[in-house]
Amino acid sequence: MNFEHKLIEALNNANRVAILTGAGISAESGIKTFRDPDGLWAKLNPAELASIDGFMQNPETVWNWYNERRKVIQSTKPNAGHFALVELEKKYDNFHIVTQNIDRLHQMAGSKNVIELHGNIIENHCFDCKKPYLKEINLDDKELPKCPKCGGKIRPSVVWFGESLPFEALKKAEKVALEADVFFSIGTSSEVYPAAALPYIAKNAGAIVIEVNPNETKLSSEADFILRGTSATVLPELVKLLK
Ligand code: BJW
Ligand code: ZN
Repeated sequence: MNFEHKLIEALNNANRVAILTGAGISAESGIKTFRDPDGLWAKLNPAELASIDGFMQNPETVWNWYNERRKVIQSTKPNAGHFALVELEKKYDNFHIVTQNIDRLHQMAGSKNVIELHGNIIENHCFDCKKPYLKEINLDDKELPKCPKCGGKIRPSVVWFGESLPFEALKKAEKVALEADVFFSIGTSSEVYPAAALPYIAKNAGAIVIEVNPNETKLSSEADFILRGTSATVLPELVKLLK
């Protein structure tokens, strides 16, 4: 890919870099996205599987769906896109990844400053009393575990539609967006709020906004630079060109 000189210059001059990632960065690790034609929501209903109401109506169905996704995620590894961001982090004193992903692949790759906006699929807690549930999960056990403290239903520690994002994570994400010189939006459809507002917060505060995505998104018309390609191809090429 031919990168504009102005883009490389902006990255070489930047002090503060913020990255927002979505499901697209993990696609090349073998984890399905949500809203692509072959994504999870093409066949499944998010209201039934990723909402509080869905869990309250059919807790076992939701629990088993997450266990099937855990099996997939456990068998995957970070890809060249994740590793390029580890290299990018080394170039800046102030660098943060704000991820909507729940797969922990950024951390597995070696990224240090990772803010998780939608929780993670590794941990669990009680739906009722919110206490962490630390026992190991048998992914083939169809029965929903119960909380040893209150008997409540155990759920994955992800953020569902209609739930608030973790307060500290969101506050920090908004701060890094506000302070960024350069803000990347990578592999996200920019459909889900409040994450989708972060590039706008950055742009309104003067940041250069770069989109990395093979497809057009709701953000595309607002981005200063658009890198149309997959994250595992574009990011390593870009990082190689930087000082
Ligand atoms: C590639 C690629 C490759 C492919 N390389 N790229 C303001 C306005 C309107 C609505 C709202 C609003 N504020 C709040 C809302 C409601 C709601 C919302 O945003 N709804 C919209 C959908 C309309 N938001 C919420 O409910 C949030 N909570 C909240 O705001 O609380 C306060 C509140 C409460 C009650 C009322 C009002 C306010 C919570 C959102 C939680 C989202 N949860 C999920 C599930 C997580 C657990 C799980 O995994 O099961 O998070 S939904 C799902 O979407 C998941 C993702 O993190 C999230 C974003 O998806 P993402 O990552 O962008 O994936 P895709 O599939 O959409 O896109 C993939 C992209 O990758 C595409 O662009 C591809 O082209 C690209 N791609 N291959 C690079 N190789
Ligand atoms: Zn409990």
